[in-house]
Amino acid sequence: MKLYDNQHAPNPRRARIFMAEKGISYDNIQVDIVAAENLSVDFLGVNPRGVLPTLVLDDGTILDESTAICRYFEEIKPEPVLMGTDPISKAKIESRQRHIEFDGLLRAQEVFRNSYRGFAKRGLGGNVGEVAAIPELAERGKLLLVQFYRDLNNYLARFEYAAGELFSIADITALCTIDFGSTAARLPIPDGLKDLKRWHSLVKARPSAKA
Ligand SMILES: N[C@@H](CCC(=O)N[C@@H](CS)C(=O)NCC(=O)O)C(=O)O
Repeated sequence: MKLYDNQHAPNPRRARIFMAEKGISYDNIQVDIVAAENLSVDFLGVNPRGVLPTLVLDDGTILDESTAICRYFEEIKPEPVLMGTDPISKAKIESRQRHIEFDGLLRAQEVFRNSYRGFAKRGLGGNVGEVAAIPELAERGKLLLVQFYRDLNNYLARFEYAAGELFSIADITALCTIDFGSTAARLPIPDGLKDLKRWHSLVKARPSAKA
């Protein structure tokens, strides 16, 4: 199978880390988003939405959306469990993962997209045509991202991991959010958020974090 990927982007990294945790191998095809390779005729022939990650299975099935890709691998290779074992743990992990995605990852992406010069006419990702960046959204995103860091820190003062006491897909999404927030959005974990820093060191030390 083939994973259309970009080494710097947070959503493809979510899929890569998940696959590394499961021990799944694949062919990696790098697509340069800044150079708009994801909007080329060739790539749009694979995924008309022009987004990464995109997974192509050996039978030709095409899947996008990082969570859907992870769901597929959780179903075909349940161990190690990353998306819960029973109705309650599955629902709780999904809930936490959605909080992290909407309150954190989308904010970090909003900061980057609306402040990076190369995306002045690509204010939204994917095959949506020319959309102007809005600098005010970057400023608003920064405030919301710091709020997200604080909320996650408060959660992690009570729990070992981002969705309770076990490592899960929620930790993968949170790690990709924070690393992208620190680099692309230039907002590292603020001083004083010691539980968030403790958790970050813990998950960053997993071999999968290098994927
Ligand atoms: N909800 C999607 C988001 C996919 C997405 O936005 N991917 C970004 C990279 S992180 C992308 O492909 N951007 C294309 C662009 O910026 O034109 C997912 O979870 O996979």
